[in-house]
Amino acid sequence: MRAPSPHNGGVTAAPALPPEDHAPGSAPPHGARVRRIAHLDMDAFYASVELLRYPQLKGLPVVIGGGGRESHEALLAEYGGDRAAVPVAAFPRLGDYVGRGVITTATYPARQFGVGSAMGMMKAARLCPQALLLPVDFAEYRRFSRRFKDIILSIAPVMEDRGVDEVYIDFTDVPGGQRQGGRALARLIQKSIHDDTGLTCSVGVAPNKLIAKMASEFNKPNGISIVHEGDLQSVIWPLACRKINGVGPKAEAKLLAHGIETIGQLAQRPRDWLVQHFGRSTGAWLHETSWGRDDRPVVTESEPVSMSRETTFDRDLHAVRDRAELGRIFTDLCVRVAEDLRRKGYMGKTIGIKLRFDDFKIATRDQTIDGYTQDAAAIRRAAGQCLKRVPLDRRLRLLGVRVGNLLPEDAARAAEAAAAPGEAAVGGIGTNAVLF
Ligand code: DCP
Ligand code: MG
Repeated sequence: MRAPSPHNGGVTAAPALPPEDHAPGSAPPHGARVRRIAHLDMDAFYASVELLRYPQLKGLPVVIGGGGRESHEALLAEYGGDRAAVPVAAFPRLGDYVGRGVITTATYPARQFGVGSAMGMMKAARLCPQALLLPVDFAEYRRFSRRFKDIILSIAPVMEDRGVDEVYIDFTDVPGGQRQGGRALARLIQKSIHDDTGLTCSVGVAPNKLIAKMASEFNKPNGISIVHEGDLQSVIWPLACRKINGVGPKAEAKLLAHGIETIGQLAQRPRDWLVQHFGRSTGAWLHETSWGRDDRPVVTESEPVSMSRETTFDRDLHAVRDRAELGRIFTDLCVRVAEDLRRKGYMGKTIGIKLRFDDFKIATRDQTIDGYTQDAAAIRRAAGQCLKRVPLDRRLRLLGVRVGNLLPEDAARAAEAAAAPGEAAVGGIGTNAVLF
């Protein structure tokens, strides 16, 4: 569960705009300018980008994932690199796939069979063996990600990048951003993205980020949902707490154990009760959230310099006695940082670790490797070497892994190619035995 971040995104009164077309009862009074925040999320993003260059697969169940890059290249070569010329029957089917890996996403026709993001390939193959399988091509998704975000920026300049396929947009002061609660502007953005790229997206417009994020899912795909402050009880309260961005499976289980299933039920618990059971920060956040309150601003970000993941253990762990458990946690942190890098399209060169001991002292170590990486195993190797440089005679409370010296993926690959033509992009640091 995530605690709220500090906020200061107040809205000042503004000159009256022409009358709006609001749903009765739920909309603000005519002429009042109110805070309107949009969340935009692309529909079946990786799959939709693939269908642009494989139009023959439109309307079919298709999943993106697995490691079939090389055989896919071979298939393309058979058709002279003309992707649109590859007959449907020539694509590999999920049912024939053998191996590990997870699905990144599936087209909506495949989702009808219960197949979806993060599902293991073998399970997906049982559910929908006839689905066609394409390998991931991050560079292509990054290109389209940049393109749709540039279109949004040309229309509405206050945009917060939330990853490869989603953004928040502050509609409050943008022309059309107040009309029909934001529907007019949302439609314009949807149409502009579609005209330029052929891709569809879904948009939720609401008084804040919290509700906008939920609303963008209401009418997927290619939908728009408008939520006003007065809709809290009828639209938000019936939803499961899990729909709150920041309530994960663990928090959901804890809430359920207290008999709290919906956001409305959460709102009925006194703030003090929530603080008592979930801690000061999280309890207060749950309370505010259940009442639809969130004034985090839309932040126009600069490039990140590092990405990190850390975890505080349930109990202090010892480097020798709890070696196996620590090893698992360590690997998991590396996998998660690698996923963050991949999703956000960055590679890094400096790998670091952070430890907090049972006496609360902190130790950090880092190491710069030969090449840029976003690979979990390479991060794990370098982080393991950093760990060897720390005396581990005290118990540990916290472990963190950080990748710094970041470059956007394309720039990092270009830098690698320039430095060592013909060599692999990922820096080698050997495969020495590591602690844990
Ligand atoms: N993704 C991934 N692994 C996941 C979830 C998502 O690799 N566990 C990738 C593939 C998705 C992209 O991120 O295409 C965007 O994630 P979304 O959750 O927005 O999923 P989609 O855009 O595919 O579908 P939807 O139409 O539900 O937004
Ligand atoms: Mg999406």
